[in-house]
Amino acid sequence: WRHVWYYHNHKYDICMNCHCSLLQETQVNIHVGSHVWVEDSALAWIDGQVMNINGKDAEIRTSNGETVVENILKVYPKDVEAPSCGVHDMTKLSYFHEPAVLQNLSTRYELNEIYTYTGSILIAINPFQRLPHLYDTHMMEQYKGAQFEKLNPHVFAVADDAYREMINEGKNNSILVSGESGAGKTETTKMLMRYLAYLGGRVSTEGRTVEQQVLESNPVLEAFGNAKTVRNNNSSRFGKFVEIQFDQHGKISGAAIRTYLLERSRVCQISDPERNYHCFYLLCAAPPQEIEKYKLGNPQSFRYLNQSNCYELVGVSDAHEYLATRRAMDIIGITEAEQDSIFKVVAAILHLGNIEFDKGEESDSSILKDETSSFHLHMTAELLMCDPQALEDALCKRVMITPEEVIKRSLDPLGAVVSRDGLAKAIYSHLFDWLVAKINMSIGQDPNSNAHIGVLDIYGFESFETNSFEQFCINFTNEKLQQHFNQHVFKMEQEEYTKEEIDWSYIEYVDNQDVLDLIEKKPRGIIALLDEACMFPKSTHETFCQKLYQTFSSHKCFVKPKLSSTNFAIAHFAGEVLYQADQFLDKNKDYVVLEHQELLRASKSPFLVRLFPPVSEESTKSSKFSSIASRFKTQLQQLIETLNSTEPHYIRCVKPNNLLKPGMFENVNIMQQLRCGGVLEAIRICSAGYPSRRVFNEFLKRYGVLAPDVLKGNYDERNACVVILETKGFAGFQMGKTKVFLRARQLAELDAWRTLELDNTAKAIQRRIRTHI
Ligand code: AOV
Ligand code: MG
Repeated sequence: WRHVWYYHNHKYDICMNCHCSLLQETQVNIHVGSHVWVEDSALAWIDGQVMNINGKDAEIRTSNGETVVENILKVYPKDVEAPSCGVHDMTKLSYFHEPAVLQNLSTRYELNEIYTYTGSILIAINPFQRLPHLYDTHMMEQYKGAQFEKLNPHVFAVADDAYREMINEGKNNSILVSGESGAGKTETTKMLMRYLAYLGGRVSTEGRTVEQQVLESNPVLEAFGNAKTVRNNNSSRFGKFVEIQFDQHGKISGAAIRTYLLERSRVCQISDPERNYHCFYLLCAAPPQEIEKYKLGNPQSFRYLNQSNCYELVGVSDAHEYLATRRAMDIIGITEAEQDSIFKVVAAILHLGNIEFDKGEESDSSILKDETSSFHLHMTAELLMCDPQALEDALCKRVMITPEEVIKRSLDPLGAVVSRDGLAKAIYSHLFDWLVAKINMSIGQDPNSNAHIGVLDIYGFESFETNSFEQFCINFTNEKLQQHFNQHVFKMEQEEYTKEEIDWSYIEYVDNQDVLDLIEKKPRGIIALLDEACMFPKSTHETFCQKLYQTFSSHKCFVKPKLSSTNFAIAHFAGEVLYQADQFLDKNKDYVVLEHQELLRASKSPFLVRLFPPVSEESTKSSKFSSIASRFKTQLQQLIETLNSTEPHYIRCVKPNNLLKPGMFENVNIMQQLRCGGVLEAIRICSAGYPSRRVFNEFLKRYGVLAPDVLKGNYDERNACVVILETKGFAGFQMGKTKVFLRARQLAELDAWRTLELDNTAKAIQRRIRTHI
């Protein structure tokens, strides 16, 4: 089959590609009087009626009263009889083209129907308002065991499907939630987890159940790993894969939470109008006795918080959230003492950030700036339970080990600030890792688990005004997942058809292997070059960039900006992103400075000492560098392997507007997300192809009841399947070499027949028994 690799530097290229390939399918006669869709720069598509046709040009009167002329090949027929409430599944649309898809989503969104299927993929459009009825217990009851297509599309239906697949086939399943920042991935994940807890929960009297602990892990992780960004007031700054384990009775028996790359820089550096991690604000809003204990107060007095003017979130009470987080910690099994230690560390970081430095008497040395700095130094030391002088030394001095001797060198004020921020980031990231480990330990893993369902909620594609190492890693993740999606939906489908020798006209799709090669290929990908730069003491971000420019001068996905020697751009599947390389080297280096390590290990707080377990001799000697990007790459590879061993389900979240407001459906914006996420292509495959397939004997085992005579007859398996299908009036299915391939919805119809048949048999038996008595 044909394999087309598209290279694109422009979003427009992709849309033209989709556009053109869609066009071929929908060539319908357009004549004067036809109701049609035409492209519109503001609305993406606008409807209208053809008034006149001149050769290739159609004159159209649009619904907003304007007259436009457009090439007839770029005009699409409008289904005037489309149901006023839209259709549940895009594959049921009568015309299948972009404007119809968009229209369907928009119609449904207006009715607060935020979910729509595309075959088995669920599209979820963020409502930006609470829709409580949509997620209540009554709703959960309805979806339990219900046929996938019977009820309205819903996250619960996807979770139910995964659960039943796991129970019936004993297979591990995964649910992958994707979408750009603020599209609703985390909220969707929480709904999925709630529903799985509902299905797999036990009636318990002991109070703390595994499923409760699993659910309560969310607010705790969010308090420490989420923050307000310009894209999302509750943006996840880490990735998360939760594996919920079930026993042979289908009850939740354990869970494992894996997290990916927390954004560390946020602890010390935020830009207006974003916020630091929620936990800092929560603690500042704690009850008075705690504020007193930690010498806290107004968040505006802390350097790590007051770099931005945003302190409060609309509709969120930090005081309330503080207590809620504490309660969640109780349920998870984090003891009162541990909670105290945790918040002490959080408070210590705030005080640490307020320590400032001035030039010391010796050249290139630094001293505490003033009384205030001295106060905060003492507070930090008290909270970290370490010696204030040792803390000051750790911040202002650096030990140099030369072959001849060990020298203590002073740092200038700038160096001391870098050291201070490094310490804050190290402590915070270790605290976060500890929390994750603690949650995992408390919930417990079930070594005898029957099967599991994994739920993936990872940071969405990001493109800000300035994009640094974090965005690079985040977007790399999204490329990886996009490839998984592509491979699953497109490649696997097509390969399966080819293998089974099914007649099928192959379609082209956008593949992103190129971008992935650019980023991760060894030995000449961006990550490899970054690591190389980090290992050479003389490299700077300029030399790193020069190396990139040289190496990738002709790479289709790499762009060198004309007027810069420290930036580079990557053409990602979701658009081009310009990265500022100036902090890449620093941010890629992962080590805790030896002085900091020693300081913290000498702390009288056993909690803190546990956060920093002793490092091996080896790594202390030569401040051996470990690359964050490379480790992340390995983690991602492992994640993909895990996902490959499961039966995947996809949920594509869509952000309807950038103002985070309800009721605003921005066509152009949404179209772009559907195109980039491969949703349009997937719709095409699903509706054109054969989404359901069964091996012959499995098919007979399940649907043999529909024609019992066939089983007794002299048919081979393949023909038996054909006869059964034809007896029930099915058409359009295909027979492969080993499997029956069914069109969308045919399996559901078969199941309905089967249920009917079984019911009748049961009734007949009952009748017989009754007459017998
Ligand atoms: P994200 O996880 O996809 O972004 P969230 O799940 O945090 O996005 O959603 C952003 C906000 O949208 C939430 O805080 C809610 O206010 C609202 N929202 C999303 N889904 C729903 C829903 N089903 N019902 C009501 N409100 C919803 V990021 O973590 O930034 O990529 O890194
Ligand atoms: Mg999130």
